[in-house]
Amino acid sequence: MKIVDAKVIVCSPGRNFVTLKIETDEGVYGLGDATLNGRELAVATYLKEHIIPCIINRDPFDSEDIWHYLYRGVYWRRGAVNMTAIGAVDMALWDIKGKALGVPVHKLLGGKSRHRLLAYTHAQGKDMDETLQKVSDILNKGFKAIRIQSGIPGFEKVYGIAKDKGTYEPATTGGKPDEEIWNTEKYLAYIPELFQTVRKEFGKDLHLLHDSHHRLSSIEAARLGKELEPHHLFWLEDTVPAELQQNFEWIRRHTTTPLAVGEIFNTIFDCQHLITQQLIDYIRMTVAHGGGLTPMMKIAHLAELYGIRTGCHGPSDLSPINLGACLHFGTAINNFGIQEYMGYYPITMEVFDLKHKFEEGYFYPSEEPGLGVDMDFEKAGNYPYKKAFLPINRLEDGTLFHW
Ligand code: KDG
Ligand code: MG
Repeated sequence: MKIVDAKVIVCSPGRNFVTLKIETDEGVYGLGDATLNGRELAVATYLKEHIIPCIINRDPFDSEDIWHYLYRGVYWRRGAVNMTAIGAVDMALWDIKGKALGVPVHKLLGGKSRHRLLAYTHAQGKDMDETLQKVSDILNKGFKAIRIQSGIPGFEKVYGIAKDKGTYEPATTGGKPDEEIWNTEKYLAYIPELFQTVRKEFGKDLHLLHDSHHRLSSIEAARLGKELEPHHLFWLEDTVPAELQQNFEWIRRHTTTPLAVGEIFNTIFDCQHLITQQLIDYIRMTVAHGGGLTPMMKIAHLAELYGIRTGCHGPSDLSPINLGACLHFGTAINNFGIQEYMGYYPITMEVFDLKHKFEEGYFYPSEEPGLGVDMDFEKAGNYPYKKAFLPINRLEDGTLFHW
């Protein structure tokens, strides 16, 4: 089997998505998600100009060598744009292998380690009352695990909170990024009260998660973790900006709240210290941004040795193709923890077809050959790309801060 062509499809059914379609001489094609929120065209160009010419005539079954060719072979390593592009190629190759052999991708990665996968979704409200109402609505939909974010009194825009009643979408269209204002003290004073109220209203059985979106120092993260201990979180996510992996040593010393991190990591070297020193409980890298299934399997196996479980990033700003890849990954490994699932806009699902079934808080992996996700290329053409940026964040005195 030979790769004969590859196309990059940039479309915007509800939001921007970049998809790589690799075609073979046997008519089988594979799909890979190459979406990097706010930097879509950088990945699309990198694929078109620098990657596609190098994979033509290659055997798609040689995914390990192709991965090393694109990672090691180019000399310039790591980085979100680079790794997302490599991730899309790798994902599409596994899709082709599954389709060519007539098996779902999890069968090629180690088979079925479980028959269903726990998923969490987001409850977000502009204040306490609206957030509690959202939790109640989500529980009625059958979810067993909920990430809870809430507007903070005194702030107009807060990470994770939708501007209107709709789904949260951080990117905004227009010529420049939006700006948000942040105050850590107000956040730290409010969040423990929020979780105390949620536990009081909804009891002990529900899994609760929270995302600090990299805005704390290690000692602030330690304080938050400690104050949340009575409410038994499933995890506290992205407390500190994680370039400095040693930060987690400080947090770990002070709290038993489980810690999760990794959505902006893109290689094993971003989390090697965190895993081997057991400084986290969940690694949240996702297949698209982590360079594909090939390196993600290696990361999962390293994490397994240290008792760390996975929790793949799965926001609606990655396409259903990435979700499909994450579900096969989560099905095959032993140390799956949980899968993020925000859902998609109905118009997104006019273009993408996800075969994996979701019911009462769990995903049931598809048995369709390949990744179990398809795309209507004609309909995609009806939704052209719209320039969009992720916001930036400043402190009240104007200091540029972590978003
Ligand atoms: O594009 C950025 C989002 O994917 C990110 O902000 C979402 O933090 C996020 C999460 O946990 O899903
Ligand atoms: Mg997050």
